[in-house]
Amino acid sequence: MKNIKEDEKLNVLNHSCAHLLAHAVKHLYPQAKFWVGPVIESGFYYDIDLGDVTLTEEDLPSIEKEMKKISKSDKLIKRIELSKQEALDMFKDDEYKVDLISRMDENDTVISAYKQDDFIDLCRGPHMNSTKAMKYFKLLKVSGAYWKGDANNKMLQRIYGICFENEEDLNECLREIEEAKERDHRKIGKDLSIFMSHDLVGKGMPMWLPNGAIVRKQLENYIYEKEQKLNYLHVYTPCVGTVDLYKTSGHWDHYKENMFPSMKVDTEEFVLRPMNCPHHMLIYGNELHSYKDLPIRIGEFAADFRYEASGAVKGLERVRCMCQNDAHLFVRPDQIGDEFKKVVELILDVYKDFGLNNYKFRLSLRDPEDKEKYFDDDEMWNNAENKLREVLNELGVEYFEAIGEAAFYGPKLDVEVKPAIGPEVTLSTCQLDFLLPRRFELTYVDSDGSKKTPVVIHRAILGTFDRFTAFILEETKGALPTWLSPVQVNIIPVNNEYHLEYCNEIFDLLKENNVRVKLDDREEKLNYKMRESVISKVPYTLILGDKERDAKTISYRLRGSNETFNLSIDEFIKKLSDEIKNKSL
Ligand code: TSB
Ligand code: ZN
Repeated sequence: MKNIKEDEKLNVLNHSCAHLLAHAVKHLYPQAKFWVGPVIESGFYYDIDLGDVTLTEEDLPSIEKEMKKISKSDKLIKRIELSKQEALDMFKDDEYKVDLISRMDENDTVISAYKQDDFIDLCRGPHMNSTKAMKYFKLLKVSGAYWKGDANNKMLQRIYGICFENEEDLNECLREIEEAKERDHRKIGKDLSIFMSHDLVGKGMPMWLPNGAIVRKQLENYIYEKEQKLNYLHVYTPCVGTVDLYKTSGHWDHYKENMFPSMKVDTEEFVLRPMNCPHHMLIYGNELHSYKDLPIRIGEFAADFRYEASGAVKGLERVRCMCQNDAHLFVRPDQIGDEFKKVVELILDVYKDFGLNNYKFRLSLRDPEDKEKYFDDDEMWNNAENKLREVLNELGVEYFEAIGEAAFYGPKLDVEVKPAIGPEVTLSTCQLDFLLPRRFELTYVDSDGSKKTPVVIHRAILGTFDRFTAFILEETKGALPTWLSPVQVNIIPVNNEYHLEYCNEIFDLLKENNVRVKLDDREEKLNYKMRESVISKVPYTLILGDKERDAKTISYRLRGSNETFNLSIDEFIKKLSDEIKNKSL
């Protein structure tokens, strides 16, 4: 998809289209007051105060119609430069514009407004010369947006749109938008009954439905097995900790704005934890360790709570209650390279198992100039950063470097992916940490008997089960591989009266073989049930009638195909079991 913001021509066109939108809204809703209307990557929006009126998508066509009318009338767009006082006078009835103007310094910026016919708007410009230039546009959606993004302020209405120079580009873009909507995990998640949300539970707190719970359990089992093979030690810890725990870790000072507020119980003050590191530090510290014991890898599927802005929460991708596929690796300084390599190899292995190719490695390094953000130990930083680069080069992994993006406690490697809708997010992460073990005074006894501080590697391979599920639903468009599918086989009798018994036999047999199977014995037409099943995301649809019953065989169709295959029962069970066991794609 084109990045409108970065294309100079489209940027101006879309900005002018935002004014055209405001102009039309002012005609239709004279009480409208306007906050800001910037260009974004995917077009433009305008934040508008409409008083008591709340717009819905149904209102957009009439606004578009009015925009078309103004566009056709070919009104000149004129720039006017103003002194601060003139600007304040001109917009005196609009508290939003007054707010903007009062914060401007006229010695620093030229205050300008753009006028088209009976509409004038404060704006830096530049703009197209006439309203006629905006011919190929579309309003896309409307949503609520707090003034200045602050939940304590009034909720404004944000109308999104996009504008192109010609019809083909517009249509191409609309097609891509439709495709992205179809691929959006929130839609798939609803269609396949993966998760739901409810106001009574809260924003950003999705609930996993039975189908989603199956997917999640499979993911948990999958990564648990991998980690067991790599000698991880899995633990369970509570999802709260005392404020003192987070003061010790430093989160209370550095991460508080991302945390839920604390709660008092008797004499203790608790917080819902945003991360699991402090608990794992205490588990490491529970025993004495020799240099020979390291690395020690403490893993947990751990629930965390983070305050994410209400406008940022999104399906399973960005939640306020999440479950990390977390582990903290306690290593000696000389083991950093090896252990980091194992983590990267695990990431590569997992992405290969899921057939994922659309991702990028980002190596986040410190900005050596920024002495405030990064703790000062040049040698440690340089060694660590070089080690990470070395490993990546050794593995032949492509990556890009992001200077100044490291955490204050050490460099990290993230995997960045692009969701169907919205900006990139981090999936896997692997972070080096020199500080936390010091804060918890963790040690091991070195070969010479002296006490040393271990280095910690924080890593999450699937990130969170929440975000990973969102991503995998989008990548597969809901057609999950058989091993992950909530329902693996759907059995349809050709005729309920004659074939149900045989269908039940096959159903029981598949159940015995640990296949997740459903039997569609509804009194519906065969063709209807077949069509429904084949377009659903169930990998195998069995159709069983006289022929199959008499010969003790099964006939099946694959997801999305109309071709029928016939196999003996044993052959089918073997094929299916192999496919599930091998996690075939
Ligand atoms: C890896 N302490 C480390 C841990 O040991 C940590 O918490 N790192 S993190 O902050 O980067 O989070 C780990 C992963 O959780 C991220 O890589 C991302 O994939 C996922 N994640 C972060 N925030 C959210 C969220 N709001 N919703 C869903 N997943 C999230
Ligand atoms: Zn951690």
